[in-house]
Amino acid sequence: MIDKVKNFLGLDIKAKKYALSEDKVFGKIADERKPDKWVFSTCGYCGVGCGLYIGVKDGKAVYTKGNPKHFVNMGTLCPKGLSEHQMINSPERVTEPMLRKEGKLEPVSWDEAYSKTAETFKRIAKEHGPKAVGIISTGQLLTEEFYTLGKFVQLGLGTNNFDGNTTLCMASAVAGYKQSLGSDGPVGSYEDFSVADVVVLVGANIADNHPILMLHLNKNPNKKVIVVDPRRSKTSQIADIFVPLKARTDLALFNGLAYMLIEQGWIDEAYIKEKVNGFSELKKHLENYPPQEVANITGIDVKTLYELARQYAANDKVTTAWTMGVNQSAMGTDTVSAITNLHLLTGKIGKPGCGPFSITGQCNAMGTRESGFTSSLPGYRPYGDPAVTQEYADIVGVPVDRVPTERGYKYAEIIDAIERGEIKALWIVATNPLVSFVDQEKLRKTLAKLDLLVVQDAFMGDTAQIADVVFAAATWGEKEGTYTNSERRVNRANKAVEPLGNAKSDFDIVVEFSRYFDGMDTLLFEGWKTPGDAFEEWKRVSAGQLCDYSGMTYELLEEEGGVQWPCNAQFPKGTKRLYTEEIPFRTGDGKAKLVSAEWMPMKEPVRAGFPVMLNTGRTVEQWHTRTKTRSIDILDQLAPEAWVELHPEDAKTLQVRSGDRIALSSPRGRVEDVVVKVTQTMRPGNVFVPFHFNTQLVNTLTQPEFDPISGEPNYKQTAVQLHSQNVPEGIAMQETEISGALAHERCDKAREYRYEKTKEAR
Ligand SMILES: Nc1nc2c(c(=O)[nH]1)N[C@H]1C(S)=C(S)[C@@H](COP(=O)(O)OP(=O)(O)OC[C@H]3O[C@@H](n4cnc5c(=O)[nH]c(N)nc54)[C@H](O)[C@@H]3O)O[C@H]1N2
Ligand SMILES: Nc1nc2c(c(=O)[nH]1)N[C@H]1C(S)=C(S)[C@@H](COP(=O)(O)OP(=O)(O)OC[C@H]3O[C@@H](n4cnc5c(=O)[nH]c(N)nc54)[C@H](O)[C@@H]3O)O[C@H]1N2
Ligand code: SF4
Ligand SMILES: [Mo]
Repeated sequence: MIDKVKNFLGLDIKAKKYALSEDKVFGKIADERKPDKWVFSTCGYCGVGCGLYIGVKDGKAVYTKGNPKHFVNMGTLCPKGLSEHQMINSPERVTEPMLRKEGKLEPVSWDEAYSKTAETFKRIAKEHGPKAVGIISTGQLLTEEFYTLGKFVQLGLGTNNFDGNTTLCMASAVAGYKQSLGSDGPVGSYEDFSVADVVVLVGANIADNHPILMLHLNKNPNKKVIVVDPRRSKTSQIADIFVPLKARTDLALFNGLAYMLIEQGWIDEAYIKEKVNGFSELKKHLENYPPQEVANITGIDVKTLYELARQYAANDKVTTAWTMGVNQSAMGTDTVSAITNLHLLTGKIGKPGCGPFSITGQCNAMGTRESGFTSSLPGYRPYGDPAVTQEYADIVGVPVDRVPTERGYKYAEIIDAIERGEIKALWIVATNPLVSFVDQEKLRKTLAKLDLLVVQDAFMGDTAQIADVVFAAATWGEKEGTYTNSERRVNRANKAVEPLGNAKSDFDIVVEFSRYFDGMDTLLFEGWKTPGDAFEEWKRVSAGQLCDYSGMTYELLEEEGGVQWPCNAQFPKGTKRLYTEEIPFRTGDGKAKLVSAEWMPMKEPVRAGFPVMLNTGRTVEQWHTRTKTRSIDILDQLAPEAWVELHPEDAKTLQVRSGDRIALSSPRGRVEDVVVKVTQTMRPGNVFVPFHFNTQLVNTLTQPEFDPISGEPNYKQTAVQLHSQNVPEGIAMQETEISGALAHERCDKAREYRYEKTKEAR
């Protein structure tokens, strides 16, 4: 390990100067607290992918320090990264496998946990077919682990009802990229934030959620920042132009900007002719989006709209980055395509500072997208093409009839199939739906119908508590492999300490579990001992694909501080950008597609009874369902419970002040005791509540509306009512959110269109 530090930081650890150099790198640490070793690794929280060192003393992780030589973070870390080592020894860790016996979860041996689960999976497969077993996984495993899990589930268990929390998160970006560019894969690099003339951030609150990206923006001396968000987020504070559009009107906004670009001749005709299909269809389609109409829908005046469109034309380098304000919408996929349209129309893609940039959420949402087995076969291979299916089978040496030919149910469809009694057993890996999924009351009732619920988790979270079997997983710092960040940079995460108690890495769990299924271990994992064995297979599987890893080695990843795919003989040190002259679009004819997509109003709009629009999201101190952050004192004390951001006018109507508590209700349930924060961040009639807290479980309220193509939930808008002590009946309906003159008329047409699209996508 010490040698690795030496390589990467250029330190000579044998020289007497070493102590000095170490201080310089890691800061001054008193001798008695000085770690025995520093282990090179990568942060396991968000998709920024910061490089760090884990300090280990007496076999325990005692520090996390930013890696000063890592391009992504240059020595810095956000509060979660800085305290990450504390998460490992949380009292809430699961340290033994467990089985429910007479209603109570009891520690058991691994053999007993595996046997009981395997017996039940086999019985169910025999009685109801293999697809009666469903799996919901995560973007938080290492790529090696995720590839191993997917291979076992699809080729071993033989069920394609396999999806993950990535469908709650990145699915719309994936589907939008596929629809427009022919393949998934973020097109740019963080460097684009530093060199762009204009950076447009759409529904992306990077100041809270990807804080270290701010570093790259701050390096940019000439930048202009445009923030598009209905809420005055922390990120909006750095905006040169803030665009407080009405909730979920982004698709109309980007269609409107495309209209103006074409109308004004602000487009790159040569680029369109050479590289893009669908121009005349789009032009016709956009007749529905004249500026005044778009102003009516979005609430942004025509002058500002023209100014925004002009920014795309007048500057050479424009990057549009987005996160959940775009993806988590019933029209998320099409909004991604509408953003991409602007870049295709102006030829601003595949060049420094240019491109439609999807910022990823979880540390390895990208790795799961690449290694697949959910929305595509591994290596972004499509389902159902016999030659492609055969190719994959040949590479890994399995009979071709074991490779799935179509995608199974998406996340929400798995839940519905459980409700119908079609799926009888569910294996949940590294996700905690009983906080994070929509419509919690329905979910809890549905999960109770299962014959068997297996939860593989590192912590005793809300879902683990209702499991029949718990597989005790090791977590970040206790296992090794790779994570891919938002800019396609594959980073190395190393093991610093042994797993707590009897916990095992997800890799070991899957490989060991496969031994309970007659011959599956030898068919799928012959000779696999470490994640490195999965990595070697993955390199062969990805070779020649867009996400080509074939030129990577673990050593190279550490030396370079991560490598961006494709990395192969042509690009031995990786690739900064996709869709340059050397990398054509992944469509049949190598041309990208301008997508004509229709905006439509919400299925459940604000209305009498539920006149307030609820927006949900995150805060910098907490991570999702808080299993990892709740026991870290500094983080938890900074944000110990949920709050509701409320405009002063609404506070007045409810007769409340900051610090009072109110309840929120929707047709699905009620959440009590949420602390009021009166603030101008919200438009009147709109509120924001973070979703992290099981004590004020906001997903009790959220609506089960999904993007028909990606299956992503519409988490960002739910019509609710607010109830205070003095005004228990809540707020009266003020204005209709749907004010576009054509909106109502367009609604039916749009529904019809999207229905056709959904059929196509299946
Ligand atoms: N501290 C912390 N960081 C995290 C996470 C965490 O839990 N905690 N999670 C990680 C993960 S998995 C993800 S996916 C990312 C998410 O990162 P973000 O997407 O930045 O996070 P959110 O807070 O969910 O939502 C972002 C913004 O979308 C806005 N928004 C809501 N509705 C609309 C709309 O209709 N249009 C537009 N344009 N904007 C809208 C919200 O007001 C909010 O400011 O964060 C990652 N980073
Ligand atoms: N209302 C609302 N809901 C949302 C969102 C929103 O913006 N609004 N955002 C959605 C998004 S983008 C996301 S990504 C989801 C996130 O939702 P979840 O995936 O449910 O959130 P996490 O808390 O990250 O869950 C990860 C689980 O993995 C466990 N774990 C940690 N490390 C390991 C490990 O190494 N191995 C194993 N086996 N387990 C481990 C953790 O203890 C935890 O239980 O939430 C979604 N839900
Ligand atoms: S920005 Fe993301 S990757 Fe970097 S330290 Fe914070 S949570 Fe970790
Ligand atoms: Mo996410």
